[in-house]
Amino acid sequence: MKTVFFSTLLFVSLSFISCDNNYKTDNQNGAEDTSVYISEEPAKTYDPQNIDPAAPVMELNLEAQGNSMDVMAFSTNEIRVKNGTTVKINFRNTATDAAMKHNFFVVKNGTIESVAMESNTAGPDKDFIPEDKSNLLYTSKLLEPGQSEEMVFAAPPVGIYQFVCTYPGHWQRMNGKFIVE
Ligand SMILES: [Cu+2]
Repeated sequence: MKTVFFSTLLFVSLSFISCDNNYKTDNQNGAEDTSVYISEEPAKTYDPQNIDPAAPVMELNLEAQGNSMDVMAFSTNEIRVKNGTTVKINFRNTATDAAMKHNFFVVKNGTIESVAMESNTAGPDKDFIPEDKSNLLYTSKLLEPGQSEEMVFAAPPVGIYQFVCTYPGHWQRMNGKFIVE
């Protein structure tokens, strides 16, 4: 670093001596360029599929229950997992009524309504997964009545999130807190 600074000084001095303005300008640009080499660390992003095989596994059961929209519910309204674990949720849709389809999304806190609206827009062809994924941490497939899915994903960073079923008309009754501690 010192050497660079010195040679820069020398160059500028020489330029002054020769009274060559172009030379001086070129050298100043060169000196400024050295700052470009200080690069920023890339932002660390959460990837639910980035599972550490050595991480402890937290296994739990979750049911979607009820045979009509006024009684449908998740079997819990709060899920707590430990930081650095692999989360394994045995998700079961216990309904028998054909209209009772459910999914399980983990989303940023305070976004269940907007995600549900975007899910409606995405529709069944996209498995109700919104185009804008910025609020999504994990998305399951849509479970028909009687179906189940083993959902395995890396625990998100420590924080408070929400889980929600985004099948049209379900988000208000079917949501809860997802806490990583
Ligand atoms: Cu649902």
